[in-house]
Amino acid sequence: MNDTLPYAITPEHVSTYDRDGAILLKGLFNPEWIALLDEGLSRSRAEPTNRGHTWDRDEAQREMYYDTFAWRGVPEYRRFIEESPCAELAGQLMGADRVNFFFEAVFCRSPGNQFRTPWHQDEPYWSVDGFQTCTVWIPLVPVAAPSALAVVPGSHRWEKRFLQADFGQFNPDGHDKVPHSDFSMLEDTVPMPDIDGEAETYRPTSFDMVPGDVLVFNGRTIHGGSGQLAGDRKLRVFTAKWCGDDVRVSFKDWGMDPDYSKEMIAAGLKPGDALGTDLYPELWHRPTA
Ligand SMILES: O=C(O)CCC(=O)C(=O)O
Repeated sequence: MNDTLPYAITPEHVSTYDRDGAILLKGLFNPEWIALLDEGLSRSRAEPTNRGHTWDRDEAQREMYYDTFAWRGVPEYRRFIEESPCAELAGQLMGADRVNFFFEAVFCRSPGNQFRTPWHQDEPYWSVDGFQTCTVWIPLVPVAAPSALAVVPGSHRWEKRFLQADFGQFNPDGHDKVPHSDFSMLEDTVPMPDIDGEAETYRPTSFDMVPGDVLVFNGRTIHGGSGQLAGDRKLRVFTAKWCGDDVRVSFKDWGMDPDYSKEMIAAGLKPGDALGTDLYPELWHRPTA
């Protein structure tokens, strides 16, 4: 039996998400769901997938670790994805009629890690195209606003192709089998604006968050900047990525990260197809009136 949302997603929530390309929702997941994800993350870290790798490690061995697409082998993740109200949350905010799960990714920083995620959009890296893509960013520990993920409100509608980072360049161990994105091969890209230098213009926004709170953002919303942890603070974040009605498979010439093209082709999905199959299950649809 699927769990229900603890409170209704209102038209005001939907219009805030639509206007800003992001929204903070407090107390969305109960402590049981957070404990389950935390257990899953511990299991997953002990048995990483072949995509698991370190994004950053400093001289004091403080690191940021990443893994993705582990959900089918981690029962706690699978239960959260299939039974928590996360799919409904994504569907309601995106205004979608149906929602497919795309993938999960975890971002774990050890105490004091200073690595800041570069400003970027997600959809250009993904093996899909569409406006209705989103991430639900779920911290499993308390995080203060300067260390939490920040979003640039309204950037999901800028309709520009930005030069973005190759996340593979940060990998200190070289361990990561995923090919990386080279946005420089696109002719019509423009440099990513100086979000930090012109903060008054771009208004990067982050929040104090406690376990249970979520930040939901559109796959085209520029985000980044989390990290810079105090010496005694770690950060463990589970993210769930969802796709709505207009999303179609699309293999990008400039590379994908994570690159799911092989898995998609093996599952019979080709460019132009809607998501589906056991890899990307439809987990919510709008109830008929
Ligand atoms: O938590 C972070 O530092 C990065 C998160 C992110 O970029 C994402 O979920 O797309």
